[in-house]
Amino acid sequence: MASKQALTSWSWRDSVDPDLAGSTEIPTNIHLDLLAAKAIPDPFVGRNEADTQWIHSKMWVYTTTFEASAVGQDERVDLVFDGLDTFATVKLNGEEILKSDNMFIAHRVDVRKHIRPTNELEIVFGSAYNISEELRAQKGDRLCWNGHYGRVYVRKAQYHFGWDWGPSFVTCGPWKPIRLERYISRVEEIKVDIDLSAGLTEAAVTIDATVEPSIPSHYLEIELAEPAGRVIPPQKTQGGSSSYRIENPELWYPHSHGKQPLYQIQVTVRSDKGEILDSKTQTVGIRQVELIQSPLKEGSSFYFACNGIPIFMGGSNWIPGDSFLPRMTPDRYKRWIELAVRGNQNMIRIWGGGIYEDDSFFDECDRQGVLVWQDFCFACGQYPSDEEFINSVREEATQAIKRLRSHPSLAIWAGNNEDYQVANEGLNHDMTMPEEKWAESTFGARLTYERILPDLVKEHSPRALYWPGSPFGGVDNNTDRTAGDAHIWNVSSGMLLPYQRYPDVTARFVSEFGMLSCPSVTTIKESFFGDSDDLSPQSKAFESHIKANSYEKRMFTCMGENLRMSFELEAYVYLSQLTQSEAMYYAFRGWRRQFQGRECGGALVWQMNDTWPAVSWAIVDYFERPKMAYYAIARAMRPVTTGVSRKMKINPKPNAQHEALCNGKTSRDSAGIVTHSTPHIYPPRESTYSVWVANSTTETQTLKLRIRFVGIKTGLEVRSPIEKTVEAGPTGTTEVTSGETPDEELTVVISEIFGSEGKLLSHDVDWPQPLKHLTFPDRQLVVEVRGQEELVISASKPVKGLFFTNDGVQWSDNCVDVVPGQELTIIGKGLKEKPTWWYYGMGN
Ligand code: BMA
Repeated sequence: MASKQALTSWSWRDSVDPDLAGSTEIPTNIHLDLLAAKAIPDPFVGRNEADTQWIHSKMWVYTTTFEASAVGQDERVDLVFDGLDTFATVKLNGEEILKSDNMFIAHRVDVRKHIRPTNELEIVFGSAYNISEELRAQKGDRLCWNGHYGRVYVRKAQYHFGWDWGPSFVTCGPWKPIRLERYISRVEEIKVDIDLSAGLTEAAVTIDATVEPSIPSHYLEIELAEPAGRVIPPQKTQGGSSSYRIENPELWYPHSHGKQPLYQIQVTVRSDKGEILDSKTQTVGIRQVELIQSPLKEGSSFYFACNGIPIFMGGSNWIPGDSFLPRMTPDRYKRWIELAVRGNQNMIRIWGGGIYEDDSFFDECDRQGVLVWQDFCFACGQYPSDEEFINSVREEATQAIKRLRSHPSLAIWAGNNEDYQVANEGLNHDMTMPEEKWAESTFGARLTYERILPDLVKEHSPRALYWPGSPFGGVDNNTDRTAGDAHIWNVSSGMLLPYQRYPDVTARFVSEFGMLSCPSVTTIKESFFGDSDDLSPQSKAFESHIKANSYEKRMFTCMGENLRMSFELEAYVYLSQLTQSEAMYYAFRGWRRQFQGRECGGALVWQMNDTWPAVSWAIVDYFERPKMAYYAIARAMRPVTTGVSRKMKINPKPNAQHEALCNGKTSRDSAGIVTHSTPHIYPPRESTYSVWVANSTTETQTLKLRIRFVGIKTGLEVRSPIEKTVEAGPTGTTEVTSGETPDEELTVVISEIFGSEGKLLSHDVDWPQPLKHLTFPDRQLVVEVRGQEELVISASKPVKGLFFTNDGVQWSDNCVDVVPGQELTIIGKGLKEKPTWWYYGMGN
């Protein structure tokens, strides 16, 4: 049987300073090792990040020794490196056996000739920061948004060079396992093709396996088993290939639409005497994922259908889980995917400035039913296209495709993040340029995204979906909202449109949009201030954890346009999170509503997570503490929900550019639209509301719906409720009714839907905007604790954004609006103490 000896215990040292040294377990990197040796303070605390920048300019040496018996006659001995970050020279017993310059590439080196009874393995890591700067000096500046400019020359996770939500730690080290493999013959590759019939009733499965070396007297066994374990007899077996026909296969679905059955494959290679030489297992799911781009009145759709069901994708963008990747464990990945599932997210986009995610990320998505959009690892830059660079990219992409292709969760590959935007906005690239000219143009990488990568996907994973970039599509990749996917950054930056306008600036698929906010108060107190005694959100220590440029101009604008400001820490955190949560709710609710006509096929919030404790667009902070927006999105994405929204005549103040943008025009050709600015105090109060039901299930839902109009000041109903029975059609939205909102006093409009037993399934509350014009005295909020974990909540007057702040509690819901005449129940799993909370306007 093949043996795999993990080489885990290593020593490390600075290449020139012998005192800077220690021992470690790999996978690791130099920052983690220096931290463990107490040679540096925690770079995540206070302003320590700035004091640890010297690390990236040095060369670091990692060594280990291992024993090995003599090499047998037919035996192979390989050293396998799953990943070296990044410029590595590897010597075995003093002889160079490998040079590597791409952290995404794994290496297998035949070391039969080098092996001795006792062996010394040494890896010298060059300074990726210095090398990137040298390459820049040699080859010239290239356009890049975010990070040190030399990064585009280096095949290393781009966020290591700093981003607008994360620090620059250009680290190095053996970031993935290294092992010695000894074998006579090993299973090298398993390739599975699943051809699911159009009616989804039959799957033809072909499993191809290769062994290395291939010896004629050895034989290969391929086994396919049903999810429950029963082995499926093959129809045909020949050499390294077996084919199967499965009638009525158990289909894999995203969690929003069904189960996640996984078929199991085992491939074994045996010697002529029948002894097992090597064995490999893999799981696969049987499903069909389609990207539907059919003509619409304007442009074309862009949505996913899974097993024939059109599904609105609601989810998030994933950046790497940590500045220091070796710290990511299968358990952390599991918890993150659980968070996504509990948050009703059915798709996660792995952003191109990070990595081709870990196997355990995809394993969890397979098990828990989350679809994945994986970018190739390019982001916000003008990447080289010379031969050496391209060869490295080819190898990296081939390995990534082969490693990830069997995961049913992997829905689509995309060429890059925003490189078309860089090319179109920054390099004036003309998209109509003929292909022969691309290589010589400023956008040579276009060949990578439109030829090389799609060809590799076709070769190694022919049924996979590929999209050239994110965003991409339409006449202009940046501004065309009628085709392809779009990144909508005109609310929290750019033009700073009021967030109430999110539904108006729609696109066929919104793969990025977001709003800045603070992490939890605990995260801030633990990580932001360090030894500083200035605990203000405007202190230097606090601002060191904000990487977004001009963040005040964006965050304060959005907060101040809508909420009464406070710079007292707890209030400031609450207000920033409420701004984000309100904004995200407008977006998710509004765009999901547009799935009826397939005008919008999905919304992925920027961003799910953080790489360190930060003020950022994340909806869950580095320490896995969900922000308010996380819950708002979860509500907007419930399988069956109701929505109510009002359109005020002028709401909030318009301006020429805003209105033009919302109407899909430039401000110059916007004549005819009301474009003058009107002060908030003048807008007429009367407005119209409309109510709808969103139903993502495949069945029509018969629901009782009630609309109520409640005075914010009095808590009394100002008009009789409207009651209706609604037949909400499947996989879309049903418009229910609309009308004038009362103008006697400021009211909330409440839409509630009830299931067959009269149980409240979902409710939505629409508030007059902006919220800063409202006051909330005397709400008479009652939070009753039943047993240990159940909270029963009621109020005599409408309450906005009730947020329970106890730490370490898993809330079934949070950041809720409470209205008279309702009793809300929230379960706080792990709640041990008295609940603590905030709501908007508390105390005034
Ligand atoms: C998008 C992303 C990231 C960036 C984010 C926030 O452009 O692709 O590059 O962090 O916006 O600015």
